[in-house]
Amino acid sequence: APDVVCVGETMAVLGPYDDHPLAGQSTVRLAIGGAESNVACALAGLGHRAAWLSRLGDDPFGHRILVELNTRGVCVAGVETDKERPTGVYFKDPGPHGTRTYYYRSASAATRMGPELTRLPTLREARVVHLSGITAALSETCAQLLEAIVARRALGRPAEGGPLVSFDVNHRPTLWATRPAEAGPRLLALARAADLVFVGRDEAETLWGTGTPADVAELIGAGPVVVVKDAGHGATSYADGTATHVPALPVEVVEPVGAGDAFAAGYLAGLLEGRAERHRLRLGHLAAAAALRTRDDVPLMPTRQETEHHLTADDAAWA
Ligand code: KDG
Repeated sequence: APDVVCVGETMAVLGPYDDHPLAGQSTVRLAIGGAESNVACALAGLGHRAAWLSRLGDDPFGHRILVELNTRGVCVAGVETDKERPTGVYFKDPGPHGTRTYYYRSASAATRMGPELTRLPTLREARVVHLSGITAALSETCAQLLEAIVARRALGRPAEGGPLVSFDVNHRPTLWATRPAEAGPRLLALARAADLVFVGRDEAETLWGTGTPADVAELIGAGPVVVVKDAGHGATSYADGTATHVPALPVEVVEPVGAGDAFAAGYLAGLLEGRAERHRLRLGHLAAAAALRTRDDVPLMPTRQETEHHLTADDAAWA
């Protein structure tokens, strides 16, 4: 059985080869991207068994996604194909103020995911189920699926042998554009019900008006472990009343898309390996650095030799 099951939508990504705006391009690159499958790929790259659960259209984009995830070592056995609805697509448009994304996903196959997915044995058998707030915005049935998982409907809690539920807030304002006031309360309720939460400090400020990372952890409450990412500064986790801060690595940023997902995967890899909190955070930063250095949403991960080297160097610095 996989250690981690990631549930969410993956799309075909079309974007320029360089950093010039899309409107002036005559050729574009085809790739795949989806927050939760990005996490699954990074986990597989870090040596863990990861599966991705979703729905795809019966089209070339869906085919590409299945083949690519499979090649990267992610189990896709539970993925359903929809004969009527297409695979979602998004475009990346680089510009002087960063890369903007344009979604074409409103009636995609993945929007038809619903709470019936909780019946799949693979979810019950996983050590971790990883979700993100993107799914909450896709459709009412997708929101119900997240609610069913965090409420552990048909799944036990970790103490009863059920999976740990990991939730990345992943606020995507364009997906909430028709009902912006709903995003804050819905994403907060999901975060509070999870066991482990990843959230950006900026994102929390936009959603909930919080300030410092400690304010964010306090708002979410003592239920889950809360990992607050503060961009270039670092990440702080709050677990059982203890705060652990690990500064970010200095990186030459090519494009930030996918860095949050890689961070979550690094942290989860450390958790699966039973490592100390600061090593989990360090692994998060190492994986995120790999994503920051490439235009791909799904970067190649550092080898175990590299990660061990960094963790040992850190220990020496801490001693
Ligand atoms: O975190 C990166 C993702 O946002 C990207 O790969 C696409 O899943 C995606 C989304 O919905 O924005």
